[in-house]
Amino acid sequence: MYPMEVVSYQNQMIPIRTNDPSQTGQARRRAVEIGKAMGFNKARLGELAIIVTEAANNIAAHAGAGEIVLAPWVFEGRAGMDVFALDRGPGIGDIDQAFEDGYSTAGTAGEGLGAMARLAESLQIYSAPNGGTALFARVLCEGNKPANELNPYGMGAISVPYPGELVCGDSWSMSHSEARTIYIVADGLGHGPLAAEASQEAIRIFQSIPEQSPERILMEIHNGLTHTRGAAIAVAEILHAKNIVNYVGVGNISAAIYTSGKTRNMVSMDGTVGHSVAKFQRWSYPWHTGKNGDKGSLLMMHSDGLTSRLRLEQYPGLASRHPALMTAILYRDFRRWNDDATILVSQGLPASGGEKR
Ligand SMILES: [Mn+2]
Repeated sequence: MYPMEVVSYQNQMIPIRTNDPSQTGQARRRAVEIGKAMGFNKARLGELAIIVTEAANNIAAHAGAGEIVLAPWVFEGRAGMDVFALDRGPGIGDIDQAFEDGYSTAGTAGEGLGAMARLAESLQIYSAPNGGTALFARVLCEGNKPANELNPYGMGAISVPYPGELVCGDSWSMSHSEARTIYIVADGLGHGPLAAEASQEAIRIFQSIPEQSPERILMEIHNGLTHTRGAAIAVAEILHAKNIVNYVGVGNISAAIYTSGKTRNMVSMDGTVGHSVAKFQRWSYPWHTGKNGDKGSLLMMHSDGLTSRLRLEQYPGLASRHPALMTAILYRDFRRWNDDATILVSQGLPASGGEKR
């Protein structure tokens, strides 16, 4: 079991607008700052800076407004940063063409989408006419791997604070072994530092006992959060050989399994972990492990900073793309803006990568 250390780096959301060029610089500086703290070397930091700058410039030039989200992660000894550029502008008409032309506004030859794709381990774009554009670029700390050695971090997660807050009251984590992968999403009551304290304590307890059952983990967290505000928490465990997901949820975390075009919501109980929980009820759901290019089932979990109406089905072709791209689009389109917002989408691990379109 390798606990996820992603909570040690805060996700960053930087709004981008055409009329404020300083925001692109801000996005680039934040990315470099976080990358430096994570151990990116100088060359890698330079490449990260190019990707973030290009992505931000593309938003400003083609959509007028949007946002850059920086989501650093550490998984099984690897580290990376997922860069998302999200807008609701007119969309890109011909994506293949855009890659060839060097869809760029930096004015420098060779620094368009094609160059970004070469620098990133994965780079994917989803664009719909009048539905906006979402770009996902994954930059690995140690540099790109050969195509036959794909990065196994086959998921995406975004966790950003309530606008104006410096810390996020939501937290998430995961742990992975050959037999199973287990995920937790925690939403500390309210927002701000006291919410963050509750959710981060939940993650700390999870990371100390990731091999336990979901019920046991939630019970331990319940006992450990009594001195905090409390939290809504859900734990989902994918058992790979058995093809099932065991799920225990308390409070307003939404979770669903998407298989072959259909979304199945999982059931959470009422209550507040740390304060009042009637019962830790476990529910089991079928899971389909993907193979040979078939993505199989997808797990989606999110806090109530996103509306529970979110549906993958409304985006043609999106379910076959990288889970991080799905995460980004659902975050962009279903965020409520009145709370911390956290969403993760995973295809169960290990997973694909290296796709560049
Ligand atoms: Mn919330």
